[in-house]
Amino acid sequence: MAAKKPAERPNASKEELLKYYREMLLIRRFEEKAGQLYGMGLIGGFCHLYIGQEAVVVGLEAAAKEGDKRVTSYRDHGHMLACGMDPKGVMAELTGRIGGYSKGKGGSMHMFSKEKHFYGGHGIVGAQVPLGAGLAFADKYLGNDNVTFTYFGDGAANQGQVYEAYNMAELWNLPVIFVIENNGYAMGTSVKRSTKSPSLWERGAAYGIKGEAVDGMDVLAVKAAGEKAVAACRAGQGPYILEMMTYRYRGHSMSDPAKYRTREEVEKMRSEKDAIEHVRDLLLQGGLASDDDLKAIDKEIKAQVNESAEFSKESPEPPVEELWTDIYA
Ligand SMILES: Cc1ncc(C[n+]2csc(CCOP(=O)(O)OP(=O)(O)O)c2C)c(N)n1
Ligand SMILES: [Mg+2]
Repeated sequence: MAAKKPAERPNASKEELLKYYREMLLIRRFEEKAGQLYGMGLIGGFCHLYIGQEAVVVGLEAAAKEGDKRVTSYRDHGHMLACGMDPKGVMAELTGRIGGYSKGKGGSMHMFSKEKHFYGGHGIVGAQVPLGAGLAFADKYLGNDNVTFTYFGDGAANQGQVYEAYNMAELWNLPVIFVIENNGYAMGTSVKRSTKSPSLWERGAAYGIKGEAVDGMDVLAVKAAGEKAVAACRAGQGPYILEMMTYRYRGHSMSDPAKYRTREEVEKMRSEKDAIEHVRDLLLQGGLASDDDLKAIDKEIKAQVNESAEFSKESPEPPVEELWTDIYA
């Protein structure tokens, strides 16, 4: 393994660090299991894994409160787990079973939870961005202090509808946080090949929207930036852009051989920047947890994920009558 960056002094409590460790590990183990089930033919259709990007959703959820909303793209399993949706319901949706969040009719990219204020799960690149502005509009109209986290990728950041949403969001001072998950690639196209200006968050300036770039591999940095953005939104200071500099370790989707980048590039990120290893180092080097403590957490998470996989195999397929439910016309 290449040299890791030295562990900084933790500016978070032991409880907090353990919480982030646990939450990020749940996403990683869940995604690894989803990858396995896909390989076994138990998951059909598309499946985009979030491995590598865990610190983004875990850090931002740490800055959220009850009532806040979230909406994202197809790379959505991490967002669901981070906002507290049940791993069993998510996994069963992946395998197309009745116990899934969309009764097995939505699959990986189309899950929702009213209880957890999770508004999807969207397959069309960039389409969730105006929806996020609309969700924030509803909260402003109702006069509450909720904010909406609207996640999208670096590729989506080149979509026209993003800028129409920016304009309206700033015009109406909407409590929306636009989170650009810049993982460096849109399918096989690197940001360097698709985008002339290196910094995506700065485009907000043209609309009067504040923003910043954040180390998206550092959960504490993400949380701190999230708290700042949330405070601005709750105070009625309109939208905010957070560009999370992150990385996905796996291919774009399960069918991507990832020939557009080198093995060395991926390995370098894994060994030098991994978000879970970072928190692990903070805990161990700060004397806040022992190796055994962390192993016990890993064991617990694996059991939880295995339970979700068992549930996703045992839950029946939706009956034919379900063809006629949950449709508008
Ligand atoms: C409107 C539209 N165009 C093209 C696609 C095909 N497509 C799916 S994902 C993707 C790349 C998006 O990359 P990015 O926004 O960086 O998100 P990431 O996959 O890296 O999370 C493309 C082009 C699509 N789903 N929708
Ligand atoms: Mg991307």
